[in-house]
Amino acid sequence: MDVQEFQSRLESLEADAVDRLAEAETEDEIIKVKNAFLGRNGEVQELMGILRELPDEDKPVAGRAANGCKEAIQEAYEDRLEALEAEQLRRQIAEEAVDVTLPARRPDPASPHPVTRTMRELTDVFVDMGFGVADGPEVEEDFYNFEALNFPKDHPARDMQDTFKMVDGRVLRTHTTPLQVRSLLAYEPPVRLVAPGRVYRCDSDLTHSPVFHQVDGFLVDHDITFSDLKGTLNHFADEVFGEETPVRFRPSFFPFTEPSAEVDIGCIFCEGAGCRVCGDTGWLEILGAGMVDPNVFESVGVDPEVYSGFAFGMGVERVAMLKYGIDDIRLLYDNDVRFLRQF
Ligand code: 2NL
Repeated sequence: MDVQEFQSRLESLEADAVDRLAEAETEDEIIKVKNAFLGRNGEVQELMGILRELPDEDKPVAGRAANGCKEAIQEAYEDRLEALEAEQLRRQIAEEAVDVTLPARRPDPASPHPVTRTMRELTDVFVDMGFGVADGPEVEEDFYNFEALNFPKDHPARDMQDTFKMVDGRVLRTHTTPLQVRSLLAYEPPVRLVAPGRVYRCDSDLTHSPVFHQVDGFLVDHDITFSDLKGTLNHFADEVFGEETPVRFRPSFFPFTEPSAEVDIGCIFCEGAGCRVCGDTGWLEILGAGMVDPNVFESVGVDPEVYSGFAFGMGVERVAMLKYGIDDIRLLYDNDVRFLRQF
């Protein structure tokens, strides 16, 4: 074989390799074709044996031609692999194509529970008037829950029927008023605080849950009068139930206030005309209030001759039920998302 024939053999080998690479459909096939030409026993390798038998003066030309052939096949091999990969990717994208006409998935964001929301709203009205916010234990000493709040030893509220008692004599707090007692012991008046939180009573029916929530508040300073209480609660009613909500005070009794009052707002459903919700009275009871009893001041070491104060307390669930028109308290505790999603 002379150098011309050698070169033309290389050319036809190269053309052959390029054709067969183009026909190969899979990665395995492509690799097999490459090995058939460039592998240890491949066709190009076989020609290299012939190169050695060529005359010495032809060897450089033949060698360059052989290297050119190898590189060309190697390049064709790499191009083919790349083309195959691109093709596979294109096919995969086509298969997994997004149907842009499908409706989007809506985000399902969480939102505060209506009781939490109402409790924050009630608290904020007082915070905006300059009240601080107090927080404390749910398992409470008898002293803070009852004794300091002027509950007589045989008061029915202390009874097992109302109060969850711990074996150690402590109780699950039946109101958040103990925080006001703790605050009066911790701070010298003037003090104005609200205490929002969870409370417990051994009671369960359509309008009572054994676990419920209260916002309790008080203000103590020199010369605080019942007028201050009325002004504060009038503003509160306007903020929570709308401008110029009518408010009325009826005499009542709490062990820790004297005088005491039940506070009603004009019925938000019938605007005073009388309906089923207000029991045809035109009024809705929303909180209890009064002037802090001198006995409470005595039990926390505040001189009732020097200071006076007003206080109030309300049930959060009751306000939430009125605001949102909920007629069964248990809906607030079922955690049914169809109910909760409405808020
Ligand atoms: C109600 C009535 C009330 C208070 C809570 C209070 C706080 C101190 C002293 C005296 Cl430090 N009282 N809080 C006063 C009157 C009524 O709650 O019906 N709550 C749901």
